[in-house]
Amino acid sequence: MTGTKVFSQFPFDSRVFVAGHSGLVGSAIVRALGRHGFTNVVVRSRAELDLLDQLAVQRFFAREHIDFVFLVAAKVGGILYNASHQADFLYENLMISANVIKAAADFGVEKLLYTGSSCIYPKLSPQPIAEEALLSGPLEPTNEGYALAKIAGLKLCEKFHSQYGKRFVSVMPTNMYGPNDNFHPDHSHVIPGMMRRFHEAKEQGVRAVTVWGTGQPRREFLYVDDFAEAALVIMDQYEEPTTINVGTGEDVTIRHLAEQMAEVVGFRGEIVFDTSKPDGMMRKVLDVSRVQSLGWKPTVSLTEGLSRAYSWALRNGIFASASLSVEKPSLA
Ligand code: GFB
Repeated sequence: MTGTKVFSQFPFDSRVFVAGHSGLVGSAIVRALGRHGFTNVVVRSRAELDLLDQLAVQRFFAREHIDFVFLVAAKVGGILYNASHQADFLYENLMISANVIKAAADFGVEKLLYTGSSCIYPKLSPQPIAEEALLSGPLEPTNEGYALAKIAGLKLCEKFHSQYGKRFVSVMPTNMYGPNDNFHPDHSHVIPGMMRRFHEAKEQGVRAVTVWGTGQPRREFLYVDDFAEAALVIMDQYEEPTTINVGTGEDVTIRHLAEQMAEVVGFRGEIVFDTSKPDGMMRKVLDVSRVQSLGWKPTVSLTEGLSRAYSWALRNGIFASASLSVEKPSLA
């Protein structure tokens, strides 16, 4: 994962815009670009550039002469947040995708990489899920809004590729975790949400910790810095209009994750399952043969990744009471 690769189609001095640079995925891509010697990386906070504002996005691209774009800004959240905010997830992700992709097309961006997510595949996709499964069946109801917006963005890239010859590619990552994740107790994904719960239980000497759902769903978890390496390889080498999965190809039950989390955090109490909370998709492990053919594979195991994420959260005071209700910006 370290060291400078040779990127033949992605020069180190290119002007690279990372849309969503401060979130879980965006910050990992900025770290990877730095590791590999890219010297001209452009980032903008939401206050500096509101991606929901089409005119502002057009003006930015007109002015900044961007060569490559990682479009990883999105409104994201875990299963409960998605299920209860479907209009916001649909609208904001549609607008972010449409504004940035259209402006990239209008102002001569050489190549754009767009991120989908494994949860936009059909609920009952054959496992492991191949890229061809997209749109082959009904979506998972808890995140239909988010999924429709991301599918639209992914298809917009594909259509700009076929109609105008634009080098706009999309990737389909599995569930990711790591530094700069959203650790909000209710809006977060399972790993940061569970990590907070186990940490607070340990600190407060609580006897039992509640885990949502039955514990039976299976999830594939990719450490975000591994994803970032894949994103740079795909930006350099992948030119197909159809999307490409990025994951570990291995999944664990939520129960197993909870047991590993207790180990990493040092919680010795009981784990109880709140079956009033939704399980969501029972499984969504990805077929990762296409990305492996590019020579990429993950390097961080789940145990190692959980340990790194927990150390990062402790170093950055994430669990301090003041941050309890602080919601990280919803852009990824
Ligand atoms: O990570 P998560 O919220 O999202 O939930 P999805 C994964 C599984 O973990 C579900 C269970 O079965 C949850 O019920 N779970 C157990 C928990 N404890 C917790 C907890 O404390 N917090 C959370 N959040 N879950 C998401 C989509 O689906 O996948 C997003 O909703 C996104 O749009 C993401 O695409 C990658 O994996 O079910």
